[in-house]
Amino acid sequence: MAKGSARVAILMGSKNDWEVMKAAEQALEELEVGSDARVISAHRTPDRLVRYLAGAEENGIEVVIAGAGAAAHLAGVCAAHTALPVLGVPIASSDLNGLDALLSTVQMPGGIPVATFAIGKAGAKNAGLFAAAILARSDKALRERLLKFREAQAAAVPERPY
Ligand code: RP5
Repeated sequence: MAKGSARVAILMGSKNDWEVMKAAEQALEELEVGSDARVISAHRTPDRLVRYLAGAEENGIEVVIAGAGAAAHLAGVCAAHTALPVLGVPIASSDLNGLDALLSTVQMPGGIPVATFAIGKAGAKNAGLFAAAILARSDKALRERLLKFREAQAAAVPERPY
């Protein structure tokens, strides 16, 4: 599902992860950043993973967001197959409620980094915003949109609680 010209890949280990990962797509859409969402499992579809990442840079992808649950190795395996920045989103899809995925994603041994975000929708949203912040370093118009988004967010917070 490529949207516009995709600069960010949104990968997830299962179709069931989309409910969470679409928050990354929405954040990017709000900032007019094209994304490409794919179900790619490190263990169920390893060939698809290798093929996708081999062509990612050539296809215009600049940042990879990888969301997975349980023994979540998707982000780490993605990072092993690309030099692009990989942002990992742990998903609460097992009996351990995401703690398993959080530890699996965050505890990368030194050498192959994965930037790890919060468990669930907040993490997916922030991964989208962080991807935009990376792209904004060399895209002035996007930087302006990101600053406007922050301003609107601040303006929507009432100063008084009543
Ligand atoms: C992981 O296992 C996926 O990222 C998903 O969160 C979890 C369960 O997958 P399903 O059995 O729901 O497809 O690979």
